[in-house]
Amino acid sequence: MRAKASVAFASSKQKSVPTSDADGDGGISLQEFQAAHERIFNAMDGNKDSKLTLEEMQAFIHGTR
Ligand SMILES: [Ca+2]
Ligand SMILES: [Ca+2]
Repeated sequence: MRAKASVAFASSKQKSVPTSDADGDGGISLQEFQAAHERIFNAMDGNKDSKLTLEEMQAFIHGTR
């Protein structure tokens, strides 16, 4: 039997980890940290009312929206 060529899992579906290091200096400053959290917050805030409801958080976690 032949060894199968290793199949790399296509990572197209994989979401990139939100990188907080905006200026790429290898560290996370408070500003970058806050900005990252703001991005996540905004991504979760489905109806953009600047409030997260349990439904919105659950929808985000389950990838429905
Ligand atoms: Ca940085
Ligand atoms: Ca909301």
